[in-house]
Amino acid sequence: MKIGVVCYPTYGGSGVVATELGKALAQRGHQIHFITYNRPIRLSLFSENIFFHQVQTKDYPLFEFIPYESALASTMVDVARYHNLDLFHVHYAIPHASVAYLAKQILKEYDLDVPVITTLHGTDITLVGKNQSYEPVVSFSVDQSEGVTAVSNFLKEATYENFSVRNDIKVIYNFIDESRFQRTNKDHFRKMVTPQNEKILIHTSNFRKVKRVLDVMKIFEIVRKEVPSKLLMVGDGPDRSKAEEYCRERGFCSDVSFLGSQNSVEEIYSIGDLFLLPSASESFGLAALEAMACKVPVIASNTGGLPELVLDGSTGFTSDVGKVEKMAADAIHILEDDKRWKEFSDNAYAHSQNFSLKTIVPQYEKFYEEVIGTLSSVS
Ligand code: GMT
Repeated sequence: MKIGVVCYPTYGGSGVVATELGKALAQRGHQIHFITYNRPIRLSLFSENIFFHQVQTKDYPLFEFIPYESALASTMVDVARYHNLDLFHVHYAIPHASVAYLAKQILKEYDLDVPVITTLHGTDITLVGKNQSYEPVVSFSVDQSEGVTAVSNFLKEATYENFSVRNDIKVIYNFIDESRFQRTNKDHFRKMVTPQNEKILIHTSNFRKVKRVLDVMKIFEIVRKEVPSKLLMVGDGPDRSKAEEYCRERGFCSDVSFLGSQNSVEEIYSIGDLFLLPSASESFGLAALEAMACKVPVIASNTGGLPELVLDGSTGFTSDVGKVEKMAADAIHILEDDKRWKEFSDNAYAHSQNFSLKTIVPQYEKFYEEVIGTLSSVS
């Protein structure tokens, strides 16, 4: 199949899933055309089946906001026409689903029928999309997509609850490339981070408000009093300075390392003992899955799709949002006993394999075939 993939190219989870999916599909022989404003962050290797079409925008004194949507629609039309695309797969509803609808209408003028699959990822539904400024457009364009997927059962239900969407939504979970995300021996790195062999806690995110990074700091503040430990903060974003300020004021910054955005997170997870994800909302929690694949148990909130990934009392623990004392007590429970940690770690790894690339990617492939098949049988 020839597939046009539209996504955000940045560090957000939706862009990561879109890129990893595109790479996996290219390896399986499909032709993948990424259409976005920058090279996707995880797209570095050359592959004969992968093409990148950069959306070119033009600034003009009249514009306060650059009309990216128009430029994107034009590029989608161009790529579909000249590369004979079979399908558009757009990730994150805003504005990609509505732009895809526009591109599809324009392509009809050229007698081309290119179906659209929209994948809902999270904040496009739970946070931003709910806003009245976007809701009618999101509902309409999701309904106009020939196929819709969501990354968890929670997100599927949240879409029906918050939007007037009637379209069927298929749940296809996030996945890990199991050949990359596995625990490898990084003893030299571990010794560097914890010369006294302390435990290592990790948080990875884009440090937005929804990630509750101050809760991460508060959990660690309690844990370090009971279990000698270090905290690695991976990623960057608006709330990073608040987190830095918190540990400076409380005097425990020497035990916290802010690593910024990192490409080889699997190497960091390979020295991890516990992953913290106390988000206010999380439609799936890809970062937690990647950590679990590297045998790291997870302490998370029980919000959104997280309970579909983190099995309470088995692969880690889940708690109500903001319950930092309970989260810290659960963390200590896992960390203070090596035998217990090993059980949680093994369970985390075993469960992560239910979300392997080889299990999930064929589900997308089958869905593409169904959607393309339905369209050709109608026309
Ligand atoms: O908010 C983020 O973490 C980024 C966001 C995105 O769409 O770029 O991530 C969402 O999509 C990921 C991939 O499907 C999910 O694993 C994340 O749980 C989800 N984030 C939220 O729901 C907050």
